[in-house]
Amino acid sequence: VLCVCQCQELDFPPGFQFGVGSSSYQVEGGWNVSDKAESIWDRYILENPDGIRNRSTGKMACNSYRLWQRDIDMVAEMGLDFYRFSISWPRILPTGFSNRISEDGKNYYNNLINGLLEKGIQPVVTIYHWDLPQRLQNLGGWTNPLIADWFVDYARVLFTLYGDRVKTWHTINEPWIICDFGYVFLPPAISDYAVGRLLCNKHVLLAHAKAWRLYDTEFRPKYNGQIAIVNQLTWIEPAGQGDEDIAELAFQDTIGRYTYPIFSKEGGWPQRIQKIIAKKSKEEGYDFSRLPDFTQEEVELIRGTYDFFGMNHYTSRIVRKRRNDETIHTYILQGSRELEIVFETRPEWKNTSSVWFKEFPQGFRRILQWVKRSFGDIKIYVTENGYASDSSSLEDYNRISYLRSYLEQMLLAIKEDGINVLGYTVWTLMDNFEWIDGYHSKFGLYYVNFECPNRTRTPRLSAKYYASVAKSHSLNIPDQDKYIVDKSC
Ligand code: PNW
Repeated sequence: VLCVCQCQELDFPPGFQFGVGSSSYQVEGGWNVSDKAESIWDRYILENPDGIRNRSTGKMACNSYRLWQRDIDMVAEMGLDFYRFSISWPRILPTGFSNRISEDGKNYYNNLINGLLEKGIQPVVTIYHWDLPQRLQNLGGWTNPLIADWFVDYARVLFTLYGDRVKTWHTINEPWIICDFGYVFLPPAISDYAVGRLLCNKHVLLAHAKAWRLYDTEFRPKYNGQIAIVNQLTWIEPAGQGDEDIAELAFQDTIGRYTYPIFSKEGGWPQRIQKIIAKKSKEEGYDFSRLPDFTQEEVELIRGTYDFFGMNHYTSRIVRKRRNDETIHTYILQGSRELEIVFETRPEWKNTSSVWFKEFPQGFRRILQWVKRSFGDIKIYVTENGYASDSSSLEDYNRISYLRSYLEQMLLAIKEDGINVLGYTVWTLMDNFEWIDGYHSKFGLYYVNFECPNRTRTPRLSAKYYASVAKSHSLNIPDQDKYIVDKSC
């Protein structure tokens, strides 16, 4: 671990960018204003109020639908380079399709984008962060192959409306969560682990690839922006000797099914996973592999559709084989039922307020190394990293310590391992609707008072710390004593 010092080793490379992130459903509220249509999250919460901790909802959330100016001010207060937010598909396209664009929806994001640019902040826009129009879900959602074209139509609307000002696009946030959990217990919460999950896997890749190609051919020549998918990567290491091989297999199953088709030289599914699922499908009596094949044309369509590697990183796991008669829980990061492997954590890794989330900063450097090992020397943007707490306190030393130690590991990856990380994004700007965890887990640099109708936002100490890092362009910040409780280093 790097220690506090007066040296340049703690400086970020010139041009390195700092930002902060959020997503539409988690902050906007305004769930039924104007002509906005229902998303799968709106519907799920209506029908399964007990599915969300404390029966919370995102109906009002942070009310960013009204308070977007304050949000812009907060990003500006921290002096950051960019703000990553997502666009709500059913807000822009109330029918789900591109036959009708909502005036109010269009204006909302125009205001946000223009307001950011006025303050010198780049808008970084995620096209899809989990709030699918319910109507499209009724038509099969991500299991219907037509969704790739519906997604492209939606993306075209966004590129046309905002492409002159938005220069960085993220197509889809964390497809692994969308499919591997959307077809188990997260909305749309359709229980079809065997087949639905893997159909979804194929179609998110096709949707991403077609949108990337649309941008590449029709919009890049005019606007010269960059576009990529964003994946969630958990570092996974062998639990003990003899588990090395299943650790790599675990990567191929969790990360590989969403990255190899795009980033590997040969394209297509990770071969070992493809073989395993094909074999199991046969044994189970299927006439086809539950992991749907790609045609050669589809392999080529998807392969190489990236301008950078978008990485969300929070936590780590160790992996071992399932013991006889041990059941694998389907909750996030408990294991893989398909591969019969179990994920665990080490007792010394600190808890956070999210059950799936333990702190292990070294895992961040190691997963960055894994990306370089697997896909070569590509540009990486860290599109999410942040800390969950059940405390509302403004003196969030735990969050600062998390950010500081993770930033150190990223810096080591950049400086010692020569990994090309170009930007870093804290999740998240302010406390918000943390999906099925409701408002229990708080990830915000800003505290939000959810008791108060105007959702007052107040900077935590971590917001000031992060602002200082961004301003100094270094972890060696002038005012560090303010942020560290344990000064023994
Ligand atoms: C991300 N994991 O989800 C999402 O992109 C955000 O919307 C969310 O608020 C944030 O992280 C915090 O949860 C994740 O299992 C879900 O490691 C699961 C994992 C990581 C991120």
